Amino acid sequence: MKRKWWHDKTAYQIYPKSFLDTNGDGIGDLRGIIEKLPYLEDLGIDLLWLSPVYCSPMADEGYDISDYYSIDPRFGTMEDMDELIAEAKKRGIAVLMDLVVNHCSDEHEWFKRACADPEGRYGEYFYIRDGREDGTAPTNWRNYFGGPAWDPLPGHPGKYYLHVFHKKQPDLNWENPELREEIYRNINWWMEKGLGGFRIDAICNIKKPAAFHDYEPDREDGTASVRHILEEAEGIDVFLNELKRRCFEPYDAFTVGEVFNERAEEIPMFIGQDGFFCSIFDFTANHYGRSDLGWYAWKPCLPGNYRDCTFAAQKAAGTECFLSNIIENHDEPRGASRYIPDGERDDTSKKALAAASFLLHGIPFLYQGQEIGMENKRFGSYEEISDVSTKGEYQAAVEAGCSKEEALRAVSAFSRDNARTPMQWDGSPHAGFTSGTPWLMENENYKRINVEANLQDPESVLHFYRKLIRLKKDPALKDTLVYGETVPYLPSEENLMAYFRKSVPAGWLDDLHEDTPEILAAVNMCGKKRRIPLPEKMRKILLSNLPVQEIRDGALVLLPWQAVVLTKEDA
Ligand code: TEU
Ligand code: CA
Repeated sequence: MKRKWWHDKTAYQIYPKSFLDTNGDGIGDLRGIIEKLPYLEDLGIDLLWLSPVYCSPMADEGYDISDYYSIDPRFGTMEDMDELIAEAKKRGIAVLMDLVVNHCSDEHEWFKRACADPEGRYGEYFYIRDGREDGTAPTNWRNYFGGPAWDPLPGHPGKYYLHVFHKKQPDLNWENPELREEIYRNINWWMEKGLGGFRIDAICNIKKPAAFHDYEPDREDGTASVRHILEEAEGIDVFLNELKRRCFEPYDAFTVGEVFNERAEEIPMFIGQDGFFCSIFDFTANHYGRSDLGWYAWKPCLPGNYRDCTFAAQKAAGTECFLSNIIENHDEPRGASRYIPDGERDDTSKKALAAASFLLHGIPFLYQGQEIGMENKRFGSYEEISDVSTKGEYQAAVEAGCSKEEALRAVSAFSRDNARTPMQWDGSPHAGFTSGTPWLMENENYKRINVEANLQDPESVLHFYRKLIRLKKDPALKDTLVYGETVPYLPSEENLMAYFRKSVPAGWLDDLHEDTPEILAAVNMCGKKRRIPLPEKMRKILLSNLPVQEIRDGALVLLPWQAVVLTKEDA
């Protein structure tokens, strides 16, 4: 196995709009990120992914881009971006931007020209189709946010355009080589500015099925989720190999794909040694319990479900493929609220969840606020909802017969707004995020949960993440924690997530001349004390989320939500 520069990195995702506002307009900005680079460096971050900051009407919070060669004035200037890339590099931090090329904004020049002349050159940049005989949309597809996936082409009655997301996000036609050239030119323009690479948005949608037809309705309204196109589409490898060859390989870029439909057997094709990307996110636990009916019908993901999903993904990836491991991101509820049962959610259990995820094989991706244990917000009313997909899901719940209260409770648990409340820096008004009025109200728990309080408490969630990151950088342990196989331990024990990171044999890496130490992570994911037998010599404790640890008669005592990391005595 050949080492790659990104194999041993720890990544952090920033949602710029909610990170830090430095000019009092209530919107986070690039200067806020520059100001916090020392904080990120001290945490131990060396890969930094920014959600989109390009010019956008913000119909989908920047994932609807109207100019790919720009920075939206809300976030700052291109000079700010250049300074951020340079300042981050000085701190050993590579910056990733968000590559959103399945669709653009309906306010992009290309779409305006397509509306002016659907039969012309720019009409070929999109999926424009005639409606059915009766004038209705070409197919019964429902977009990912709810609502039709086809909308009438402005100015051309009888014609429709496809948008698998919001109607202000028309899908780009990747079958058109001219469009692909435009995209490659833009990517390389950004790589020339010194980016470390990209996170690649919703990329599995770029290949559509050869024929467009209705799917079996999965809702009363006769619509079917657009995700079915992913099951039929063939040949995405042609686009993704071309993208890699033209844009990523020449720069040895780090790329992580947002692929939410991968099948286990496809992982090597996506992220193997000759894969399309360096990594893809492991969404197995995030997608556990989902239903096409809508969020109101989703099942909770309990600790045991989290463990089983995660171990299945680790098994599928093996040691050749590097998954990007997340607990949460800007599209998901806060992990502390999702995976830790009510009544058991505290700093200890948050640190346990951190250990369970961070020590896996792959690239750990922390999401802003996860490092201090931020939690879901409480929605008092529908009016408090900002996110388009949450509003769509609320409607779906009401149409399915939920009361307004039931619908609000259902969407609150899964709303993307949970991850988009302002970063909680300190206990001052608006959590130190802004001197103005935040675009989305902060979580009312910010006086208790904030960076300043975490920095002052040596037993805080933040300090535990710092310890985990330093453990993974320890020269004596790093090759095991980067390259060692994940092997479950006692996987049938209820609410126990324990796994080995196996020794990497001498010679497996060209510069590795002796076997690396074996490591065991044992996480008690429940509120009950337990004892687990320890393998011989596995007695040296490297890290624990509690000040007390007990090994007695060859067994490890685990207190409620205790996480312990061990290696062998003679290591
Ligand atoms: O997310 C794609 C997306 O929404 C997936 O979560 C998908 O809807 C779901 O998993 C299918 O089951 C990306 C961005 O992360 C998101 O913020 C954007 O809204 C979206 O694409 C459109 O750009
Ligand atoms: Ca601002």
